[in-house]
Amino acid sequence: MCQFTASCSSEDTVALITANCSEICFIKQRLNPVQTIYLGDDLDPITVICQEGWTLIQHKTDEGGVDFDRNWDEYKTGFGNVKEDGDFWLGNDIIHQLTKHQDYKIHIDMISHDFTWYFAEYKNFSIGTEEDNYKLRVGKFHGSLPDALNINNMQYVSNGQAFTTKDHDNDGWAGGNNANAYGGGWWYNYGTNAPLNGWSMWYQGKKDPIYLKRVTMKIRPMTQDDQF
Ligand SMILES: [Ca+2]
Repeated sequence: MCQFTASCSSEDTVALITANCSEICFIKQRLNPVQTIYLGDDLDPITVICQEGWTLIQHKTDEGGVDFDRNWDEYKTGFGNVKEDGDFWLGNDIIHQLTKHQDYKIHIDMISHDFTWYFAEYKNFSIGTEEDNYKLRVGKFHGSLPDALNINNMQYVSNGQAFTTKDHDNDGWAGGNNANAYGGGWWYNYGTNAPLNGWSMWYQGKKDPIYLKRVTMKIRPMTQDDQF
């Protein structure tokens, strides 16, 4: 393996189990971001998009032509075009499998309609099993915008919430389903401050929300440097 290095060794090509993009050498990823990972002997190989060691779990753009207003089973198994610059959701079962054995970091890149780039990062990202309704956990935040998954309004906190789709209402709003209100599937509470699979916005507390043209969500195992 050549984790976090720029060179490929011969060993890299014979690795039997590649559990995420950080284990595929970076030159290979640059030549072809579309890679195959193997999460276990009894699981099918998975096609993923790799970016410098990060595994993309979501890519959503204005012009991608992929409908994110999907049901539970589609969010469970994933949908869209898993190819370079394709719009997709990797799938909740896969995201759970990826994040269940190791501590992961999530990085979200966002480009607004006026072409400004923003980012948000959380340590200790994981989602639960389907029985647990893919409950979201995120740790310490770092970013160029306020932390929309944790702060602003307790009723809008996504951290610790179950996943909701239009046919599985697990949100914190007794009067309706936020998957119908905001679109897409998400860790909806009474509302949300970041409907990234729906309206594509990131709220900033008392300031106006940022309206997003492109969103990319990617994850990688935490390193020793991330522990601090
Ligand atoms: Ca509800």
